[in-house]
Amino acid sequence: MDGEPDLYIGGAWRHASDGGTRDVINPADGSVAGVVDEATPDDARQAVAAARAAFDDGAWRATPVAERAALLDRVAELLQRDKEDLAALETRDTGKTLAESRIDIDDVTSVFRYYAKLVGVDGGDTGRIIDVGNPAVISRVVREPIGVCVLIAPWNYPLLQMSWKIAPALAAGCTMVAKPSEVTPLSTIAFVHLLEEAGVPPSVVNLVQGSGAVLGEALTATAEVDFISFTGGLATGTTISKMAADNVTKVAVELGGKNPHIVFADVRDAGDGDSWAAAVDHVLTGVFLHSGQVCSAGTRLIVEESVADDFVTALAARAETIRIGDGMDPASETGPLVSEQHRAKVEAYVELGISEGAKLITGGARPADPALAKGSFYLPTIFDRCDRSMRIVREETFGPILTVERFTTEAEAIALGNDTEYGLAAGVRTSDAARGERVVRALRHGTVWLNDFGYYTAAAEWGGFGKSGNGRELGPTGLTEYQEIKHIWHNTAPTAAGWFKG
Ligand code: TXE
Repeated sequence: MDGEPDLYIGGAWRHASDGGTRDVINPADGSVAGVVDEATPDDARQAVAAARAAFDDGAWRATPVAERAALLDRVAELLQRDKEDLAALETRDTGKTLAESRIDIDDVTSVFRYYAKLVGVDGGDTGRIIDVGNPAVISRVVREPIGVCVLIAPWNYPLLQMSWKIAPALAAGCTMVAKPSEVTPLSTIAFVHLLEEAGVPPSVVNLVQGSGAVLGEALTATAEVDFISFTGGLATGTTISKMAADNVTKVAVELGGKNPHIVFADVRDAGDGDSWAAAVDHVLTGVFLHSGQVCSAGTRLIVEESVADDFVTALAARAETIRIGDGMDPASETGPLVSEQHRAKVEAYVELGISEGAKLITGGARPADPALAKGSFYLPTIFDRCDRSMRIVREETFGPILTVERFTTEAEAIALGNDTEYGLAAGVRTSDAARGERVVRALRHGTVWLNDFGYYTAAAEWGGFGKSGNGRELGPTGLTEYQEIKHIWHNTAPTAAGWFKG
């Protein structure tokens, strides 16, 4: 960054082969947050070749799991040592508040600690012995590293999303090429320096950054790669899956969501003000945290008709008090959208919502504060009287936009909650535990929160149903994605098969 080489290929830091660079913009004020090297397709091919050679060499995958676990723990320590610097980079790059960036770095740390522990206990090998009816035969199923992985991350949680991929890939014994979003590469570059310091062997982790459209083919349409893990938009995920198909490369994708948050009237009827206040608070946080740029944001409020007017009124009052500003300012509760281009997309969705007949309750504009004029800020926006015929209810806007739909029966609430092509996450608020259990089991989403929203843990799987993707990250499955399964049949007392008699 800023003159230092940013591509890490074959264990060496280097500039782009054609000298190309990209200005990375701070969305809070439009200033240049850093100038980074922009890889060419040839650089990307070299990164893949380096990862291939390192995997085929066999040394890394033969490293004892205890050593790999110790290395992951060392990475966790270094992350904590550099937490403030990494958090500041993340905020300058994405616009999110410093408080949120600090939480991100803690979460990244916990992911490395989790996988260190998981492989440290049993090597992450859930192998088993099978009785095939012949005592001379040892039949066993083992897990081995899948090979060369391409890891492509988005811009909303740059380091966090990348860590969900790098940590299990290292734990499994894979080699890899990481490509952060060209919009937000800064924290990943700093992080790969930490991996080097922690002792990750040369060529095990390679780093290229640049436009996905330019580098995509070199990274994904090649038989040199065994597994692609991608988090990003639906259109890109589909493109990558098609490119990988020619080589039958395994692909896992997380493609966002259009997540329902269902509120039953009993949160108020229960008579305890706490349930009502918590429901309002969590719906607010669920959609407006990080200005809605969260794949699991609860962007569809589905609320019981009898309390809907009061709920929307309470919500709008809270939304109007959200303090928007530069993420570096401790007073800010949420920052800008990631870029001018992204704000333009969000603004187009607001126009669309109005033209589709949704009722604008609050927001729908840029903030008036002149101090924010240079950043890509946008006000928290609520649309009432929405229905599934509207594109703002069906499509991921990835901005601070909440749509409100109403229901009268439990069955209707479930049907609405499942009426989406996505299926990443959902929330349910009710004071009736039996109803809560019925509804969470009926919802077709990868994560469902009951009387909470947005929380996750490194130990539990994350991923989506439907077009939210396939495969899972985090948890034990987040490791097995990076492993191949091998059945070994060992006959300790071989005899002739005797099938052919001649
Ligand atoms: O993402 P892209 P974009 C959604 C959100 C957003 C929309 C588009 O709705 O508005 O996607 O955002 C790389 N081959 N999400 O266009 O393009 C790219 O360089 C290989 C949801 O910014 O999907 C970046 O590293 N890679 C999401 C990564 O893909 C390619 C988070 C994601 O960028 C590529 C972000 C190609 N052909 C956006 N084209 C979530 N699931 O949370 C692009 N890339």
